[in-house]
Amino acid sequence: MPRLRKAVPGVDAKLLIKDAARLMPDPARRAFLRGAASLGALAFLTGCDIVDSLSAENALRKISHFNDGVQALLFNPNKLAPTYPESAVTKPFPFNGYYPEDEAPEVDGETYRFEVGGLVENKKSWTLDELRALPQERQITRLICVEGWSAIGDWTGVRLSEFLKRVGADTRAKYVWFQCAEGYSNTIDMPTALHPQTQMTLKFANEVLPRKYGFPMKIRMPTKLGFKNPKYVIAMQVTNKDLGGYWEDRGYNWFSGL
Ligand SMILES: Nc1nc2c(c(=O)[nH]1)N[C@H]1C(S)=C(S)[C@@H](COP(=O)(O)O)O[C@H]1N2
Ligand SMILES: [Mo]
Repeated sequence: MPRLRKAVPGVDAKLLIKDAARLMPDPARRAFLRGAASLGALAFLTGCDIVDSLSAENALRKISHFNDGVQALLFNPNKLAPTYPESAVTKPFPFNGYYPEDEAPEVDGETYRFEVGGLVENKKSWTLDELRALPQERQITRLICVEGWSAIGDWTGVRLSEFLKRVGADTRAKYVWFQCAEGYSNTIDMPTALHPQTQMTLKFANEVLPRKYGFPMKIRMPTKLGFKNPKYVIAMQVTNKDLGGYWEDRGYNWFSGL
């Protein structure tokens, strides 16, 4: 997606940046003003291409919904996203998809096979029980959707970096691509795939991951916006080719880091 380089009709860039900074919580505001305070950076943060006053408004609206300084991560990819106590979990945790909840895919856990391909030594496919037998970790983190809501969730599963090690993935490759049961897909960069909080999630609130949140497996990454967190994941490829994704192909900001 082309980033903004020149003046935008109807948008006073300086004012817009000032407004955006005012809406940001610290430490993100300080980091933003210190370094990348530009329309390009604002577009990058919000996933909005700023092409007119309407999209500028939209970018401001999104910034105003960013909470807790998680987006400061953008300025330091090695940083951990904030974690929360169990009491902070949002109830009910929202469902989101490009279709209503009752149309969410119903994957059969018995016949489920997670297909692993691309630049890996071991291209075997994994049953749900095999994934459950791997070391599990729990994280209570915030999911932020570009549509302007965020919620704190409680996810348990396998660290993706641990899984990549087990399947002998070439971690010098650029990307990891995920395919979902209903046709959704996603590409993430390798540093995000290897981030310690990027998880192959099998449980929500200590229960088997419900259908609405992506049964049998979703990829959870608190350092990326919600749409970069694929649910109903059935296949993965380690690749040097950017294979895109559902929203990425429709113009969303590719990186969408927080
Ligand atoms: N397979 C699949 N994964 C998906 C989506 C989807 O429509 N299909 N929507 C994405 C978006 S935009 C968001 S905000 C989160 C929502 O996750 P939740 O339903 O657990 O809140 O899932 C992401 N992953
Ligand atoms: Mo989203």
